[in-house]
Amino acid sequence: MSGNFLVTGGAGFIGSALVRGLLREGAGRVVVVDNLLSGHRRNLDEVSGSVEFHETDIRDYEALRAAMTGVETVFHEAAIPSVPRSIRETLPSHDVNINGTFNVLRAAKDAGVRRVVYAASSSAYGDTLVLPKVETMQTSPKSPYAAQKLMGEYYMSVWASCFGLETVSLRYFNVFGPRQDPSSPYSGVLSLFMKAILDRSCPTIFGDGEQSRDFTYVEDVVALNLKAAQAPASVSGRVFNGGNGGRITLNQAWTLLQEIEGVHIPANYGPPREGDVRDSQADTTQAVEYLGHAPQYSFEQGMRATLEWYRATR
Ligand code: UD2
Repeated sequence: MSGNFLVTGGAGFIGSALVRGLLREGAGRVVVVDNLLSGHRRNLDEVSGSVEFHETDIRDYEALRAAMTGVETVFHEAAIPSVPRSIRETLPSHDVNINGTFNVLRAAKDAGVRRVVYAASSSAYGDTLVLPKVETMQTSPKSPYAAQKLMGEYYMSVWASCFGLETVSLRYFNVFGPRQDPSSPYSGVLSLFMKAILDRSCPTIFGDGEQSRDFTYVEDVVALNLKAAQAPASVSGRVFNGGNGGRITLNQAWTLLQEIEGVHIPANYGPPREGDVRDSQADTTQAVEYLGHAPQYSFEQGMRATLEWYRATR
């Protein structure tokens, strides 16, 4: 894959996987922009000699514009994620997820970038009457985070129609895998489950554990991003589900980990979490048809690979 690429949030969990994916595919130049708020330099240790690292906040227009010089494709992964965090700390998530995304688009246009591929979120759907969730469904965000990510999609398509910047939004569905940081209460649930099973401690499940997610292995999301970067210009301005198409409950996920480890550790159950979506599952038809999406990892394969990574890096 030739060309010059920039990854915002490139020292984060998904961003750093994307950076490694780009280098594996032979990318010419890979620029990383990250403010190291939740990203870590260690995530790029294996590739540090091959990337150009800018410790930059996406709210800094001038620095972003300079970093984008000569770049053809931007992957915009930087964000303050987490539904509960966006409810408890409204200002930082608004500022980074909305104003930061605006800056990325403004800088990309001014720098003559060809395409921006955006990390959108399945949270935009909220609770739908029907599963799986299709891109044509009415969106119904239930949290500030979901609304911010949806706003980002609107900005992507408007930058495509008004300014001729090519954009593709990928709605991620609960991505998991190596390097997902389990150290915050706002961390993704599977990273917390991985830490708990290896510590032989009880995880806390919010609600009855029967809520479900289309947990998607990070390498499948990386592959989809690379396809979105290379898809014909006719996809510009559009939104695609970036899920795997399956649906797993939290109780099933915790049971699987206990089976793999051969232990019996009942979970603690707490009250349901504010802003939570009950069920989530992607219809992948459009991503398959227009982007060539082809997920390779079953949930169990992804879980086993991830667990081995956490075990090896403890
Ligand atoms: C949302 C988006 C996801 C991504 C993510 C970024 C949906 C369906 N998905 O993920 O695509 O954008 O936000 O943050 O909106 N939980 C527990 N115990 C814990 C932690 C979480 O039971 O210790 C539950 C939580 O209440 C929820 C589920 O696990 O029902 C998943 O939570 P999460 O924070 O991992 O991700 P989620 O679904 O908010």
